[in-house]
Amino acid sequence: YAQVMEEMWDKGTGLKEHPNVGWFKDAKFGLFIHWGLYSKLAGKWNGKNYYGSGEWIMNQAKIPAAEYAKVASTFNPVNFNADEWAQLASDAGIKYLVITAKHHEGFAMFDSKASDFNIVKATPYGKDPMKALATATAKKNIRFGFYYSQFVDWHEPNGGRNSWDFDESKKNYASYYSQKAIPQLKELLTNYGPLGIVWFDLPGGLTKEETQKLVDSLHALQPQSLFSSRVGQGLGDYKDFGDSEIPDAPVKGAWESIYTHNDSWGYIEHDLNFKSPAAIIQLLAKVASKGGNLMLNVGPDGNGRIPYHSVKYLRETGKWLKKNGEAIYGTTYGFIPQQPWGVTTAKPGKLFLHVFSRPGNGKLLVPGFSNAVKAVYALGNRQSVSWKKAGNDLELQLPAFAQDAPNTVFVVEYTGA
Ligand code: FUL
Repeated sequence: YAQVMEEMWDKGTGLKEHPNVGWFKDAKFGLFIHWGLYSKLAGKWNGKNYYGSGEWIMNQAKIPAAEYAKVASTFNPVNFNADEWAQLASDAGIKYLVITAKHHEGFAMFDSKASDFNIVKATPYGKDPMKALATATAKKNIRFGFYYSQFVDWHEPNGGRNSWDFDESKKNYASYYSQKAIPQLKELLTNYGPLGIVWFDLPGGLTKEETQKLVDSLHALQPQSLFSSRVGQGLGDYKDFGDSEIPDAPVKGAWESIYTHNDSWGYIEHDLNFKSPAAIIQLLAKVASKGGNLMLNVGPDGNGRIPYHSVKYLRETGKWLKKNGEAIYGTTYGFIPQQPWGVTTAKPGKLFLHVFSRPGNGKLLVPGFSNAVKAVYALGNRQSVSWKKAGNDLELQLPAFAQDAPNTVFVVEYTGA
């Protein structure tokens, strides 16, 4: 297996390696936050539920820009508490946090000179929550980043992809970029300290040369900051796959899978389909076993509260990570592919077996394991596990452990590459 897996791994993301991707590759677990005016609408417009809408409600309900803009005058997230959010992220074992500075709706959740359609100018709240969050995350050693919808902007007559309100054929994307997107991106890269990430999304309206120019002019402000591949045209410092997507094979280089905790990115009152802690823990291990990061999204409501189940389940995930983090953070892909019992991750000389379901008789097969074994033990209590080699396979006799444990980790220490 090891060789086949290595060949898959070697293909890489196809992106040019940024010198600062090291922290990102080791981080493994990020928190994504979708928060905007749509959070206040909570999936409803004029008394009607729009299932699966969330941050797309303006588009789904075809709300005219002028009418949508009025939502701002009711947006007053008095329960928002940056320190609480940062504390939650820290308790959950999160290493980086990316929040929507401006989503497709066009509303800036930060103080912006480039557009008055922002949280400081246009809402009764009147403060900049992003400033507070940048400070709070820094205190907890969590890298901070902004999501920014660089092309799609439904508020602007020249922004991308609002055809229910504005005539697409008359749009001047260049003027939208020069008057809003670029100045706002520069504000974000100037006013909030060092950013770990700028998370671009849904590219459009720029040639490859223009995209390169944009990237260069922004990197000039913060060369260490990583830009997501959704900046488009094959550029970007790390790869994002599609929404809720894990690559089939291990992929070398810096990349991320994004999932949301329930079924929507932005808050929807009636979406209670939250992934259990067990599901999150297994998803995290699965993504790590392919060599990537999981960035899990939560959608705070219009008052600035992260949903109860997200808080509770993230904390549970954090408890598991406190004990088992060694098998996640700083690992690379596991060179034994997915097995009926679970997945693997690796560090030099160590293979971590993430056991999602214990084989009935406790006999666990690690097929195609040709290295010389030094020791096998449970990660939790370091208790050694009996093992034998059967040809190229390794066979463990697992101790009894709780059947419903979401992921019990065993370590195989070995010699040889
Ligand atoms: C997509 C966006 O259109 C969704 O609204 C969401 O932000 C997701 C993470 O990326 O491209």
